Amino acid sequence: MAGAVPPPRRAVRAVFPDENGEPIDDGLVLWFPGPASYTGEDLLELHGHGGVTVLSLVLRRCVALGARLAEPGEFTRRAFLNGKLDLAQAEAVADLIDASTQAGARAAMRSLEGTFSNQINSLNEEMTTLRALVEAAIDFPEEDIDVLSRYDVVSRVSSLRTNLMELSRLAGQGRLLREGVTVALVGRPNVGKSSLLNRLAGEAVAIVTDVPGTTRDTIRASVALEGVPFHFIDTAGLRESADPVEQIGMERTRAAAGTADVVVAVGESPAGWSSDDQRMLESITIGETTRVVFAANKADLGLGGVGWPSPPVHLSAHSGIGFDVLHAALLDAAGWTDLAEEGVFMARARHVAALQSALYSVERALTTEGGQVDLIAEELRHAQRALGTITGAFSADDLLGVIFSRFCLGK
Ligand SMILES: Nc1nc2c(ncn2[C@@H]2O[C@H](COP(=O)(O)OP(=O)(O)O)[C@@H](O)[C@H]2O)c(=O)[nH]1
Ligand SMILES: [Mg+2]
Repeated sequence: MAGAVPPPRRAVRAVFPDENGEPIDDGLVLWFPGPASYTGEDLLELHGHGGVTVLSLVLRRCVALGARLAEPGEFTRRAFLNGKLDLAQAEAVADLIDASTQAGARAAMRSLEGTFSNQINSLNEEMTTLRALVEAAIDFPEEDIDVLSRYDVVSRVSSLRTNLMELSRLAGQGRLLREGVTVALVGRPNVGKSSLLNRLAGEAVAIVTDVPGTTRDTIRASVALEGVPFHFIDTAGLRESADPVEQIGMERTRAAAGTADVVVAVGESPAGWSSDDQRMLESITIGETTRVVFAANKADLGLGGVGWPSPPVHLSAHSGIGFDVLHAALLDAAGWTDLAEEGVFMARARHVAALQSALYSVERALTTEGGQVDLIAEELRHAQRALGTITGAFSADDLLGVIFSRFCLGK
Protein backbone atom coordinates (compact mmCIF):
# COMPACT_ATOMS: atom_id res chain seq x y z
CA MET A 1 0.00 0.00 0.00
CA ALA A 2 2.83 2.39 0.82
CA GLY A 3 5.23 1.16 -1.84
CA ALA A 4 8.48 -0.42 -0.63
CA VAL A 5 9.14 -1.72 2.90
CA PRO A 6 11.06 1.04 4.66
CA PRO A 7 14.23 0.48 6.72
CA PRO A 8 13.54 -0.84 10.26
CA ARG A 9 12.41 1.61 12.96
CA ARG A 10 12.70 4.73 10.76
CA ALA A 11 9.77 6.95 9.95
CA VAL A 12 9.43 7.28 6.17
CA ARG A 13 6.96 9.52 4.41
CA ALA A 14 4.50 7.83 2.07
CA VAL A 15 1.29 8.44 0.19
CA PHE A 16 -1.52 5.95 0.90
CA PRO A 17 -3.34 5.37 -2.39
CA ASP A 18 -6.84 3.97 -2.96
CA GLU A 19 -7.60 1.15 -5.42
CA ASN A 20 -7.39 3.58 -8.35
CA GLY A 21 -4.05 5.00 -7.25
CA GLU A 22 -5.66 8.21 -5.98
CA PRO A 23 -4.06 9.39 -2.70
CA ILE A 24 -6.26 8.91 0.40
CA ASP A 25 -3.73 10.44 2.77
CA ASP A 26 -0.08 11.44 2.98
CA GLY A 27 1.61 10.16 6.13
CA LEU A 28 4.39 8.14 7.72
CA VAL A 29 5.25 4.46 7.62
CA LEU A 30 7.20 2.68 10.35
CA TRP A 31 8.47 -0.87 10.00
CA PHE A 32 9.27 -2.93 13.13
CA PRO A 33 10.54 -6.38 12.16
CA GLY A 34 10.05 -8.94 14.97
CA PRO A 35 11.15 -9.69 17.58
CA ALA A 36 12.02 -6.03 18.35
CA SER A 37 8.40 -4.83 18.18
CA TYR A 38 5.51 -4.27 20.59
CA THR A 39 4.01 -7.69 19.94
CA GLY A 40 7.29 -9.44 19.12
CA GLU A 41 5.96 -10.06 15.60
CA ASP A 42 6.58 -8.12 12.37
CA LEU A 43 4.65 -4.88 12.70
CA LEU A 44 3.95 -2.11 10.19
CA GLU A 45 2.52 1.18 11.38
CA LEU A 46 0.80 3.71 9.12
CA HIS A 47 0.45 7.19 10.60
CA GLY A 48 -2.11 9.39 8.87
CA HIS A 49 -3.41 12.85 9.57
CA GLY A 50 -6.24 11.52 11.68
CA GLY A 51 -9.96 12.19 11.50
CA VAL A 52 -12.64 9.57 11.29
CA THR A 53 -13.32 9.60 7.54
CA VAL A 54 -9.75 9.57 6.24
CA LEU A 55 -8.63 6.93 8.73
CA SER A 56 -11.56 4.69 7.95
CA LEU A 57 -10.76 4.98 4.22
CA VAL A 58 -7.16 3.95 4.93
CA LEU A 59 -8.41 1.07 7.11
CA ARG A 60 -10.87 -0.04 4.47
CA ARG A 61 -8.11 -0.09 1.87
CA CYS A 62 -5.88 -2.15 4.21
CA VAL A 63 -8.71 -4.63 4.73
CA ALA A 64 -9.30 -4.85 0.98
CA LEU A 65 -5.61 -5.70 0.63
CA GLY A 66 -5.94 -8.62 3.07
CA ALA A 67 -5.58 -7.13 6.56
CA ARG A 68 -8.23 -7.57 9.24
CA LEU A 69 -9.29 -5.35 12.13
CA ALA A 70 -7.73 -6.18 15.48
CA GLU A 71 -9.92 -7.37 18.33
CA PRO A 72 -10.02 -5.42 21.60
CA GLY A 73 -6.63 -5.77 23.28
CA GLU A 74 -5.32 -8.04 20.51
CA PHE A 75 -1.95 -6.31 20.14
CA THR A 76 -1.33 -6.39 23.87
CA ARG A 77 -2.57 -9.97 24.08
CA ARG A 78 -0.05 -10.97 21.41
CA ALA A 79 2.67 -9.07 23.26
CA PHE A 80 1.74 -11.05 26.39
CA LEU A 81 1.63 -14.41 24.59
CA ASN A 82 5.02 -13.67 22.99
CA GLY A 83 6.56 -12.86 26.36
CA LYS A 84 7.01 -9.12 25.73
CA LEU A 85 4.90 -8.19 28.75
CA ASP A 86 3.58 -10.16 31.68
CA LEU A 87 -0.09 -10.05 32.57
CA ALA A 88 0.20 -7.30 35.20
CA GLN A 89 2.04 -5.13 32.67
CA ALA A 90 -0.55 -5.87 29.97
CA GLU A 91 -3.28 -4.78 32.37
CA ALA A 92 -1.27 -1.63 33.07
CA VAL A 93 -1.51 -0.73 29.37
CA ALA A 94 -5.30 -0.59 29.68
CA ASP A 95 -5.08 1.21 33.01
CA LEU A 96 -2.73 3.81 31.55
CA ILE A 97 -5.18 4.51 28.73
CA ASP A 98 -8.12 4.64 31.15
CA ALA A 99 -6.39 6.61 33.92
CA SER A 100 -8.66 9.39 35.14
CA THR A 101 -6.10 11.27 37.24
CA GLN A 102 -2.41 12.20 36.86
CA ALA A 103 -1.49 10.12 39.89
CA GLY A 104 -3.31 7.18 38.33
CA ALA A 105 -1.46 7.60 35.04
CA ARG A 106 1.90 7.75 36.83
CA ALA A 107 1.06 4.64 38.84
CA ALA A 108 -0.03 2.77 35.71
CA MET A 109 3.25 3.72 34.05
CA ARG A 110 5.15 2.30 37.02
CA SER A 111 3.27 -0.98 36.67
CA LEU A 112 3.91 -1.01 32.94
CA GLU A 113 7.61 -0.51 33.55
CA GLY A 114 7.58 -3.52 35.86
CA THR A 115 7.69 -2.03 39.37
CA PHE A 116 4.93 -4.38 40.52
CA SER A 117 5.99 -7.42 38.47
CA ASN A 118 9.61 -7.19 39.64
CA GLN A 119 8.50 -7.39 43.25
CA ILE A 120 6.26 -10.36 42.49
CA ASN A 121 9.11 -12.05 40.66
CA SER A 122 11.60 -11.62 43.48
CA LEU A 123 9.09 -13.01 46.02
CA ASN A 124 8.52 -15.88 43.64
CA GLU A 125 12.24 -16.62 43.39
CA GLU A 126 12.58 -16.66 47.15
CA MET A 127 9.66 -19.11 47.32
CA THR A 128 11.28 -21.35 44.73
CA THR A 129 14.49 -21.46 46.75
CA LEU A 130 12.61 -22.24 49.95
CA ARG A 131 10.54 -24.90 48.26
CA ALA A 132 13.65 -26.59 46.95
CA LEU A 133 15.11 -26.68 50.45
CA VAL A 134 11.91 -27.93 52.02
CA GLU A 135 11.05 -30.46 49.32
CA ALA A 136 14.52 -31.95 49.46
CA ALA A 137 13.74 -33.00 53.01
CA ILE A 138 10.32 -34.55 52.32
CA ASP A 139 11.70 -38.01 51.66
CA PHE A 140 13.59 -37.97 54.93
CA PRO A 141 11.02 -37.04 57.58
CA GLU A 142 13.36 -37.69 60.47
CA GLU A 143 15.45 -34.81 59.22
CA ASP A 144 12.54 -32.32 59.21
CA ILE A 145 13.64 -30.18 62.08
CA ASP A 146 17.22 -30.40 61.04
CA VAL A 147 16.51 -29.10 57.54
CA LEU A 148 14.29 -26.32 58.82
CA SER A 149 16.86 -25.02 61.27
CA ARG A 150 19.88 -25.65 59.08
CA TYR A 151 18.55 -23.38 56.35
CA ASP A 152 16.76 -21.02 58.67
CA VAL A 153 13.54 -21.79 56.82
CA VAL A 154 11.19 -20.38 59.45
CA SER A 155 12.79 -16.96 59.61
CA ARG A 156 12.98 -16.83 55.82
CA VAL A 157 9.29 -17.66 55.47
CA SER A 158 8.49 -15.02 58.04
CA SER A 159 10.45 -12.36 56.18
CA LEU A 160 8.62 -13.48 53.04
CA ARG A 161 5.42 -12.81 54.95
CA THR A 162 6.56 -9.28 55.87
CA ASN A 163 7.38 -8.53 52.22
CA LEU A 164 4.06 -9.92 51.06
CA MET A 165 2.20 -7.77 53.57
CA GLU A 166 3.94 -4.62 52.35
CA LEU A 167 3.32 -5.49 48.70
CA SER A 168 -0.30 -6.23 49.48
CA ARG A 169 -0.64 -2.85 51.20
CA LEU A 170 0.88 -1.05 48.19
CA ALA A 171 -1.34 -2.99 45.79
CA GLY A 172 -4.33 -1.89 47.87
CA GLN A 173 -3.25 1.72 47.33
CA GLY A 174 -2.84 1.09 43.61
CA ARG A 175 -6.29 -0.41 43.51
CA LEU A 176 -7.73 2.75 45.07
CA LEU A 177 -6.07 4.83 42.35
CA ARG A 178 -7.54 2.61 39.66
CA GLU A 179 -10.97 1.86 40.99
CA GLY A 180 -11.61 4.95 43.05
CA VAL A 181 -13.79 5.28 46.11
CA THR A 182 -17.58 5.36 46.15
CA VAL A 183 -19.05 7.72 48.73
CA ALA A 184 -22.77 7.91 49.53
CA LEU A 185 -24.10 11.08 51.17
CA VAL A 186 -27.02 10.15 53.41
CA GLY A 187 -29.14 12.04 55.92
CA ARG A 188 -32.58 13.43 56.65
CA PRO A 189 -34.14 15.76 54.08
CA ASN A 190 -32.83 19.33 54.13
CA VAL A 191 -29.61 18.77 56.11
CA GLY A 192 -27.69 19.91 53.01
CA LYS A 193 -26.56 16.73 51.21
CA SER A 194 -27.10 18.18 47.75
CA SER A 195 -25.36 21.41 48.76
CA LEU A 196 -22.43 19.32 49.99
CA LEU A 197 -22.25 17.46 46.69
CA ASN A 198 -22.30 20.71 44.75
CA ARG A 199 -19.50 22.13 46.90
CA LEU A 200 -17.46 18.93 46.53
CA ALA A 201 -17.97 18.87 42.76
CA GLY A 202 -17.30 22.59 42.41
CA GLU A 203 -20.49 23.01 40.38
CA ALA A 204 -24.23 22.80 40.77
CA VAL A 205 -24.84 19.17 39.83
CA ALA A 206 -27.78 18.71 42.22
CA ILE A 207 -30.83 20.88 42.75
CA VAL A 208 -30.88 22.62 46.13
CA THR A 209 -34.04 24.08 47.65
CA ASP A 210 -35.41 24.54 51.13
CA VAL A 211 -38.24 22.15 50.25
CA PRO A 212 -37.64 18.81 51.99
CA GLY A 213 -37.71 15.91 49.53
CA THR A 214 -36.21 17.86 46.61
CA THR A 215 -33.70 15.14 45.69
CA ARG A 216 -35.54 12.02 44.63
CA ASP A 217 -33.07 10.25 42.38
CA THR A 218 -29.41 9.49 43.05
CA ILE A 219 -27.04 12.04 41.53
CA ARG A 220 -23.38 11.29 40.92
CA ALA A 221 -20.26 13.41 40.59
CA SER A 222 -16.62 12.34 40.43
CA VAL A 223 -13.82 14.38 41.93
CA ALA A 224 -10.12 13.57 42.38
CA LEU A 225 -8.73 14.09 45.89
CA GLU A 226 -4.94 13.67 46.08
CA GLY A 227 -5.18 11.93 42.73
CA VAL A 228 -7.62 9.32 44.05
CA PRO A 229 -10.91 9.31 42.11
CA PHE A 230 -13.90 9.74 44.44
CA HIS A 231 -17.35 8.97 43.13
CA PHE A 232 -19.91 10.83 45.21
CA ILE A 233 -23.57 9.85 45.24
CA ASP A 234 -26.14 12.33 46.49
CA THR A 235 -29.26 10.55 47.62
CA ALA A 236 -32.87 11.20 48.53
CA GLY A 237 -33.26 12.24 52.16
CA LEU A 238 -34.56 9.53 54.45
CA ARG A 239 -37.86 10.19 56.20
CA GLU A 240 -41.41 8.84 56.48
CA SER A 241 -43.12 9.66 53.23
CA ALA A 242 -46.20 8.40 51.40
CA ASP A 243 -45.00 9.78 48.06
CA PRO A 244 -44.25 6.74 45.86
CA VAL A 245 -41.55 8.59 43.88
CA GLU A 246 -39.79 9.62 47.09
CA GLN A 247 -40.05 6.05 48.36
CA ILE A 248 -38.29 4.71 45.26
CA GLY A 249 -35.63 7.39 45.80
CA MET A 250 -35.17 6.23 49.39
CA GLU A 251 -34.78 2.63 48.19
CA ARG A 252 -31.99 3.85 45.93
CA THR A 253 -30.41 5.65 48.87
CA ARG A 254 -30.38 2.41 50.84
CA ALA A 255 -28.90 0.51 47.90
CA ALA A 256 -26.18 3.14 47.40
CA ALA A 257 -25.28 3.09 51.09
CA GLY A 258 -25.10 -0.69 51.08
CA THR A 259 -22.46 -0.83 48.38
CA ALA A 260 -20.48 2.36 49.05
CA ASP A 261 -16.91 2.28 50.35
CA VAL A 262 -17.65 5.27 52.55
CA VAL A 263 -20.94 6.65 53.85
CA VAL A 264 -21.04 10.31 54.85
CA ALA A 265 -23.81 10.64 57.45
CA VAL A 266 -24.87 14.27 57.20
CA GLY A 267 -26.49 16.16 60.05
CA GLU A 268 -26.71 19.77 61.15
CA SER A 269 -23.96 21.27 63.26
CA PRO A 270 -26.10 23.78 65.23
CA ALA A 271 -28.83 21.24 65.98
CA GLY A 272 -26.53 18.29 66.67
CA TRP A 273 -27.26 14.62 65.97
CA SER A 274 -30.88 14.01 66.87
CA SER A 275 -32.83 10.84 67.50
CA ASP A 276 -34.35 11.34 64.02
CA ASP A 277 -30.85 11.37 62.53
CA GLN A 278 -30.00 8.21 64.44
CA ARG A 279 -33.19 6.48 63.28
CA MET A 280 -32.36 7.44 59.69
CA LEU A 281 -28.87 5.93 60.03
CA GLU A 282 -30.21 2.76 61.61
CA SER A 283 -32.74 2.36 58.81
CA ILE A 284 -30.00 1.70 56.27
CA THR A 285 -27.89 -1.41 55.92
CA ILE A 286 -24.33 -0.31 55.69
CA GLY A 287 -21.84 -2.66 54.01
CA GLU A 288 -19.55 -4.67 56.29
CA THR A 289 -16.38 -2.94 55.13
CA THR A 290 -18.01 0.48 54.68
CA ARG A 291 -16.64 3.30 56.82
CA VAL A 292 -18.93 6.01 58.16
CA VAL A 293 -17.84 9.66 58.38
CA PHE A 294 -20.12 12.09 60.23
CA ALA A 295 -20.50 15.53 58.66
CA ALA A 296 -21.99 18.38 60.71
CA ASN A 297 -23.22 20.80 58.05
CA LYS A 298 -24.40 24.42 58.41
CA ALA A 299 -21.55 25.19 60.81
CA ASP A 300 -21.87 28.79 59.59
CA LEU A 301 -25.00 28.93 61.80
CA GLY A 302 -23.20 27.62 64.91
CA LEU A 303 -21.41 24.56 66.19
CA GLY A 304 -23.23 23.92 69.42
CA GLY A 305 -25.15 20.69 68.74
CA VAL A 306 -24.30 17.50 70.57
CA GLY A 307 -25.14 13.80 70.36
CA TRP A 308 -22.76 12.76 67.55
CA PRO A 309 -21.95 9.01 67.66
CA SER A 310 -18.34 9.92 66.82
CA PRO A 311 -16.64 13.31 66.38
CA PRO A 312 -18.05 14.84 63.17
CA VAL A 313 -16.36 17.07 60.63
CA HIS A 314 -17.93 20.50 61.16
CA LEU A 315 -18.38 22.22 57.85
CA SER A 316 -20.56 24.51 55.83
CA ALA A 317 -21.61 23.81 52.29
CA HIS A 318 -22.47 27.50 52.06
CA SER A 319 -19.21 29.04 53.24
CA GLY A 320 -16.85 26.19 52.37
CA ILE A 321 -15.28 25.93 55.82
CA GLY A 322 -14.25 22.47 56.94
CA PHE A 323 -13.91 20.92 53.49
CA ASP A 324 -10.14 20.44 53.83
CA VAL A 325 -10.87 18.41 56.97
CA LEU A 326 -13.59 16.47 55.13
CA HIS A 327 -11.17 15.68 52.27
CA ALA A 328 -8.62 14.35 54.75
CA ALA A 329 -11.29 12.32 56.57
CA LEU A 330 -12.49 10.81 53.27
CA LEU A 331 -8.96 9.85 52.20
CA ASP A 332 -8.38 8.31 55.59
CA ALA A 333 -11.67 6.41 55.52
CA ALA A 334 -10.85 5.13 52.04
CA GLY A 335 -7.54 3.81 53.37
CA TRP A 336 -5.31 6.09 51.31
CA THR A 337 -2.06 6.43 53.23
CA ASP A 338 0.48 7.19 50.52
CA LEU A 339 0.02 10.91 50.42
CA ALA A 340 3.40 11.24 48.73
CA GLU A 341 2.17 8.67 46.19
CA GLU A 342 5.76 7.79 45.27
CA GLY A 343 6.25 4.14 44.48
CA VAL A 344 2.54 3.43 44.22
CA PHE A 345 1.84 1.27 41.20
CA MET A 346 -1.51 0.56 39.59
CA ALA A 347 -3.19 -2.61 40.77
CA ARG A 348 -6.55 -4.31 40.43
CA ALA A 349 -8.92 -6.05 42.78
CA ARG A 350 -7.78 -9.43 41.42
CA HIS A 351 -4.15 -8.60 42.27
CA VAL A 352 -5.05 -7.64 45.82
CA ALA A 353 -7.06 -10.87 46.18
CA ALA A 354 -4.16 -12.97 44.85
CA LEU A 355 -1.72 -11.33 47.25
CA GLN A 356 -4.10 -11.96 50.14
CA SER A 357 -4.38 -15.58 49.15
CA ALA A 358 -0.57 -15.93 48.95
CA LEU A 359 -0.28 -14.26 52.33
CA TYR A 360 -2.82 -16.66 53.80
CA SER A 361 -0.82 -19.66 52.56
CA VAL A 362 2.44 -18.28 53.89
CA GLU A 363 0.82 -17.68 57.27
CA ARG A 364 -0.41 -21.26 57.32
CA ALA A 365 3.09 -22.45 56.46
CA LEU A 366 4.38 -20.56 59.49
CA THR A 367 1.84 -22.08 61.86
CA THR A 368 2.29 -25.65 60.65
CA GLU A 369 2.39 -27.94 63.67
CA GLY A 370 5.92 -29.05 64.44
CA GLY A 371 7.19 -27.65 61.15
CA GLN A 372 6.07 -30.56 58.97
CA VAL A 373 8.00 -30.06 55.79
CA ASP A 374 5.43 -31.52 53.41
CA LEU A 375 2.75 -29.13 54.66
CA ILE A 376 5.11 -26.17 54.43
CA ALA A 377 6.00 -27.16 50.87
CA GLU A 378 2.34 -27.45 49.97
CA GLU A 379 1.51 -24.00 51.35
CA LEU A 380 4.46 -22.45 49.52
CA ARG A 381 3.24 -24.08 46.32
CA HIS A 382 -0.20 -22.53 46.85
CA ALA A 383 1.34 -19.12 47.50
CA GLN A 384 3.39 -19.35 44.33
CA ARG A 385 0.37 -20.26 42.28
CA ALA A 386 -1.49 -17.26 43.66
CA LEU A 387 1.39 -14.94 42.73
CA GLY A 388 1.58 -16.60 39.33
CA THR A 389 -1.96 -15.53 38.51
CA ILE A 390 -0.87 -11.90 38.85
CA THR A 391 1.90 -12.07 36.29
CA GLY A 392 0.12 -14.63 34.16
CA ALA A 393 2.51 -17.53 34.80
CA PHE A 394 -0.59 -19.51 35.79
CA SER A 395 -3.67 -18.09 34.12
CA ALA A 396 -6.77 -19.67 32.78
CA ASP A 397 -7.75 -18.75 29.23
CA ASP A 398 -11.08 -17.37 30.39
CA LEU A 399 -9.28 -14.90 32.67
CA LEU A 400 -7.21 -13.72 29.69
CA GLY A 401 -10.42 -13.40 27.68
CA VAL A 402 -11.98 -11.19 30.35
CA ILE A 403 -8.89 -9.02 30.73
CA PHE A 404 -8.25 -8.37 27.05
CA SER A 405 -11.86 -7.96 26.01
CA ARG A 406 -12.02 -4.84 28.19
CA PHE A 407 -9.30 -3.08 26.21
CA CYS A 408 -10.19 -0.55 23.58
CA LEU A 409 -10.20 -1.80 20.01
CA GLY A 410 -6.84 -2.65 18.58
CA LYS A 411 -4.69 -1.78 21.61
N1 LIG B 1 -26.89 28.12 56.43
C1 LIG B 1 -26.66 27.07 55.68
N2 LIG B 1 -27.66 26.52 54.94
C2 LIG B 1 -27.39 25.45 54.16
C3 LIG B 1 -26.10 24.87 54.14
N3 LIG B 1 -26.15 23.81 53.30
C4 LIG B 1 -27.41 23.74 52.83
N4 LIG B 1 -28.16 24.73 53.34
C5 LIG B 1 -29.59 24.99 53.06
O1 LIG B 1 -30.36 23.89 53.49
C6 LIG B 1 -31.46 23.67 52.61
C7 LIG B 1 -31.44 22.24 52.12
O2 LIG B 1 -30.28 22.02 51.32
P1 LIG B 1 -30.14 20.78 50.36
O3 LIG B 1 -28.75 20.76 49.89
O4 LIG B 1 -31.22 20.76 49.34
O5 LIG B 1 -30.39 19.60 51.41
P2 LIG B 1 -30.69 18.06 51.15
O6 LIG B 1 -32.15 17.89 51.19
O7 LIG B 1 -30.03 17.32 52.28
O8 LIG B 1 -30.10 17.68 49.82
C8 LIG B 1 -31.31 24.70 51.49
O9 LIG B 1 -32.16 25.77 51.76
C9 LIG B 1 -29.86 25.10 51.56
O10 LIG B 1 -29.64 26.39 51.09
C10 LIG B 1 -25.06 25.48 54.95
O11 LIG B 1 -23.91 25.03 54.98
N5 LIG B 1 -25.40 26.54 55.69
MG1 LIG C 1 -30.99 16.89 48.21
